[in-house]
Amino acid sequence: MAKTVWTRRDFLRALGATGASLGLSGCHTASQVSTRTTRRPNILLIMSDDMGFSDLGCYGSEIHTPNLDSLAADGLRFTQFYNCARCCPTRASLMTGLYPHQAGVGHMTADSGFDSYRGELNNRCVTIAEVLRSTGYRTYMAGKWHVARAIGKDGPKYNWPLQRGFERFYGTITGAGSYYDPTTLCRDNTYITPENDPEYKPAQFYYTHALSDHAVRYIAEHYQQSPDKPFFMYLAYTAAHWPMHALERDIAKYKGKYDGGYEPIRRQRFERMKAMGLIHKDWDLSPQAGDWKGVAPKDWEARCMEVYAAMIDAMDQGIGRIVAELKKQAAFDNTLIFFLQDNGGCAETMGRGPAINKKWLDGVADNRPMAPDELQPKIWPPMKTRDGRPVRGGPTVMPGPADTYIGYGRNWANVSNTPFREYKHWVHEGGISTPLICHWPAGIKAHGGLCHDTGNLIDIMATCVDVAGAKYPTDRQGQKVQPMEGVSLRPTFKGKSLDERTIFWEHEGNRAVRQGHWKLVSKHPGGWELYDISTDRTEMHDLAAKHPEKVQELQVLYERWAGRCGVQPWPLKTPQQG
Ligand SMILES: [Ca+2]
Repeated sequence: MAKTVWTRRDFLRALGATGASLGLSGCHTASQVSTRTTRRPNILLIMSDDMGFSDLGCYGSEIHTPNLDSLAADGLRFTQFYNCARCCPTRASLMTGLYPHQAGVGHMTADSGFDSYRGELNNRCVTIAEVLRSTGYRTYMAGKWHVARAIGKDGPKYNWPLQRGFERFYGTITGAGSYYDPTTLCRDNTYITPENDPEYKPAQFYYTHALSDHAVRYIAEHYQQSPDKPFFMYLAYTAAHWPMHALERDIAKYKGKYDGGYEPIRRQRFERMKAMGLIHKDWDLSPQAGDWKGVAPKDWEARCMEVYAAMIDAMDQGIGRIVAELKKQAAFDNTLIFFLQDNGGCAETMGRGPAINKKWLDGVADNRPMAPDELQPKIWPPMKTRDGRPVRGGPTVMPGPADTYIGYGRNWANVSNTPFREYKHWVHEGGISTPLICHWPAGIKAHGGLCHDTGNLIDIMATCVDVAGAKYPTDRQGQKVQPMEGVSLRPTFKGKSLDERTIFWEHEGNRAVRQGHWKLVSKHPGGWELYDISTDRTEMHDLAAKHPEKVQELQVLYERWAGRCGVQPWPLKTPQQG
């Protein structure tokens, strides 16, 4: 950490802060601690769910995201930043700065019998919140957790946010659900419902807005309670994961926008991304998914994308309110804001089958309204709304309201992932590429600049440790903690490049290695493909047969990494099965 330089202004500010409860120990004086902490930035880490590389305006989209675009215009955008292709592994990696398997979340939240697949964060990792809290940050979280195996109302909560470093939490413990009645909705350590929560009474409950409202609240309360301390906030939206749920007023903005189908929107994004310098002008556009001419009913399919756009729009509106609160607290300039996405656009078929409704409607035992205290037991249908209506899907039901449950499908996901191949789950570029917007007026020189260095979720922990001047611990609760895998992104904030390194992926047997401009990738159960990312990031020209020595070299690195991190062959067998 840089040596603290005292100014008269710092000194006076320090004097003003000594009345706060600083919890001092050791040899620091109150004014020393205060001065140090006032210079450290707040860190606001925002992540969205199931969105593609081209879904933000500042990454080529037609979707209206003026607040994120504004952060990008005054900050730095990465063009080659990567996630882990799926909700749980991404969240485990993001929170711990480790590869997901090292953190115990090699797959999802089931215990598969291997230490690297216990389905929850283990004791050999620490979260960013734990690290920053130990160095004087206040810590808040709103949103989706999804790295705990134990989710029972009265069960163990050792891996819930409050037990993993956060002082306040409002959100959901599991991974998906209705935006009007999210299952596992939770305040701190207690499950609640939208109807029985005395602390939050909006005119209409909508989860995305509820998360934004809580982020604003936590910032406001932070400056009432701890104005002398920096904060770390993790805001994990579920937008735009299925179901396609949005408020009618937001959907109306996109009415008719997608009536021309997939191809023109995808082409428009592709051209815009090239013009913005996000992708190289010589890369091919990956194959088109779906033929709009054959789609029926078209109005239903277009409505799916209208709602999807509205979900992202609603998230951006909330980010605007959060930025306004930071400005109101005079905290905007010294807050490092990250925005990224947990995996690529989602091709899953949730709620899209024509014959699902009989099964879903027959699965609802009664149509009685739910009592205010009754927790929503279901993540997906068969389920009912709080007022007792069965939730429906399929192409006869227009998505958006609370009694619908529909995904936007593979062909729109292909648009989201423009210009890349594949989707959430896979480790081709469409599954793992994410925007990363970094905004920090006091610490980032670039205004609207692009960083083409390769980065990965593991780097967020390293960056937080760096900018906070924190010490990464060697043990947690008596267990030795694994060292960080990532590197600080801070040099890029000053226009410098990161040193070259090798990054690895494994999810459900899909594997990849990225080293320099080379990427070795495999779609389970297929063989290795090799791409030169500098000339072909859309992965259209497999060079494996042309460069077998490079395949061999990268495969050796992959196998060494997989062994080190506890990656098991897919499909998983329990240890007893051998
Ligand atoms: Ca996700």
